[in-house]
Amino acid sequence: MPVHNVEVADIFNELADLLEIEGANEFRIRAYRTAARNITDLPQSVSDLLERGEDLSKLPGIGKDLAGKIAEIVQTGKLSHLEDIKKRIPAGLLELMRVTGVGPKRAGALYRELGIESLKALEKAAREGQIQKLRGFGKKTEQNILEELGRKGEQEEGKRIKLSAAEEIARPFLAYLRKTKGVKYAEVAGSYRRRKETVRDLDVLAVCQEDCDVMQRFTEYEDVVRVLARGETRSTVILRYGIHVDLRVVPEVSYGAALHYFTGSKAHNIAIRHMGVKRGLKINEYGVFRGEKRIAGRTEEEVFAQVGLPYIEPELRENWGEIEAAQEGRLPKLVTLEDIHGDLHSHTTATEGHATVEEMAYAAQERGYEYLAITDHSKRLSMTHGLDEKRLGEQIREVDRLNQKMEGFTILKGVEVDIMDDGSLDLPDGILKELDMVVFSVHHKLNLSRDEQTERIIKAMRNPYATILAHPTGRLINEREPYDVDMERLMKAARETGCIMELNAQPERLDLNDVYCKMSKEMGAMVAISTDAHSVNELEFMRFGIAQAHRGWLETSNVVNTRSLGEIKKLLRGSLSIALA
Ligand code: DGT
Ligand code: CA
Ligand code: CA
Ligand code: ZN
Repeated sequence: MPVHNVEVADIFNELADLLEIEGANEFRIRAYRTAARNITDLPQSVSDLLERGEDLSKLPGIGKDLAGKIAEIVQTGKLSHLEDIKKRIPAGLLELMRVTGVGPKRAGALYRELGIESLKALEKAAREGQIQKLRGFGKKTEQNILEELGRKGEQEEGKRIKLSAAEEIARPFLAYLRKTKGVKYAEVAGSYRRRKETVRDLDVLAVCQEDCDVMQRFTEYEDVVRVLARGETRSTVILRYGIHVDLRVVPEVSYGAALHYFTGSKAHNIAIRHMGVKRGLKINEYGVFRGEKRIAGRTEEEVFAQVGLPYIEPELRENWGEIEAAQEGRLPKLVTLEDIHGDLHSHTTATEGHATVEEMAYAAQERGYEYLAITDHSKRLSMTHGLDEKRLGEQIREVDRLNQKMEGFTILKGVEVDIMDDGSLDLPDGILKELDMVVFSVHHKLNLSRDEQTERIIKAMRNPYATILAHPTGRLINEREPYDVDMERLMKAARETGCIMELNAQPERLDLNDVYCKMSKEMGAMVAISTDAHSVNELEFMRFGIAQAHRGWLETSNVVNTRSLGEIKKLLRGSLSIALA
């Protein structure tokens, strides 16, 4: 069985975690994480590349040593170096590390300082107040740990995977099913179709013509490790990534009803069913029925029409007001990928990106964009080789040169500047004012109190050159909780200072989340959907941002990078003109 890129990446990430527990060299840890990320970003599979005899050490961020490790993983399915470290580290530490607020570094410290190597021991130490005494921990961390342990008991089995990872699994599987003889339609419904940031399982629906062997094909797919159930119309399997997949085969006359039902959400379904009841209709996965007679169900539009509604996009189906909006004819006209004129956050080889300014710019132009902002890190992030004034100055001149050369495209001069402890920015105004825009973000001191963090960020917003607040909550899906901040106050301050809130489209960030996107719209704060691309391929992440924007009801008018170059330039100066007024 070929090894998927995600699996190689998982192994490198695990290795990085374990090295971090052991307190290994930061640069070494980072090398593995970067490699994991690069491999995930690759358009081709490393298995294929190796089979074709290509030299993996030529890939970005992969040297000889890593290339050897990848080859080992592809050949054996595992990495001996990782297995060795695993033997040294108590298994309980891995669990410890997954507790939100702990992470590998702190798990290592807990083990070394207090001998903690299980969740039980962690809970005991937290209750006894021993944890807050450790360096790098505080009272708040201790409290968070206790809360988190309390929650863990309740929802053990609900491991959710990121939408991007689910896609990597679902797309080839779906393509395979669609190729089956006799399969007319096949679609993934559920939270996946609603484009939720994480999904628990995949709910696949298919419509078949006579004598179709789709169940056979489904259960014998190469990634299936276990068949939990196999029937005429429904089967369930587990794939080797641990994700469950359900397949339901439905008659064509029921396809729309089934698609609607299994797309959910449950809350949306229940509300729709109630509307049906009021009209004397029964609505279920087989159709819309008056008495025994099926009166609709072939398409989703038919189902909605029976309860007097227009079609509602899957991303909106959370019973967050979409039904009322549909009734009143005020469903949002959602922003689309085609509306996007440019990308306002990207990195290059100057810091942690893998492509040059020029490569990034041409790739953006090829996507049909009018502009791309280059926003490399500032000097505080020394691990990424962040830019100081001098190097930023050089980049500005490089961009000026490229802009003269490029036709019909403009590179916007920017930076992603760190917000310092006191809310000032990591670079002086003198250089910031030479830029078209300034993305600013919190990368350290994530554990300030809610008030302190909010004040700190608002202070940064007041800098007249500050343009876009990047990844406003700092969360990493499944890995790091958002820092504590008063989002309503931030949105209000954004409006007052002319700052823009970013919807960071990296699949592990999606920050703003859906709820905050909706809040920004309601509060009148502008949003930039940005990829934060670290490579040419990552410009592609825009679609994840768009999906999240849909979940947050965003329309073209709410999103700044739907504007043309001329308009965006004015908008980006909004913060400055307010400061000068
Ligand atoms: P997930 O899997 O947790 O990411 O989220 P979903 O929404 O995919 O949930 P799942 O897989 O349990 O069920 C798929 C859809 O089936 C769900 O969105 C709505 C529908 N559904 C499931 N259970 C019920 C139910 O008890 N009542 C109704 N009306 N619909 C349900
Ligand atoms: Ca599901
Ligand atoms: Ca399901
Ligand atoms: Zn960035």
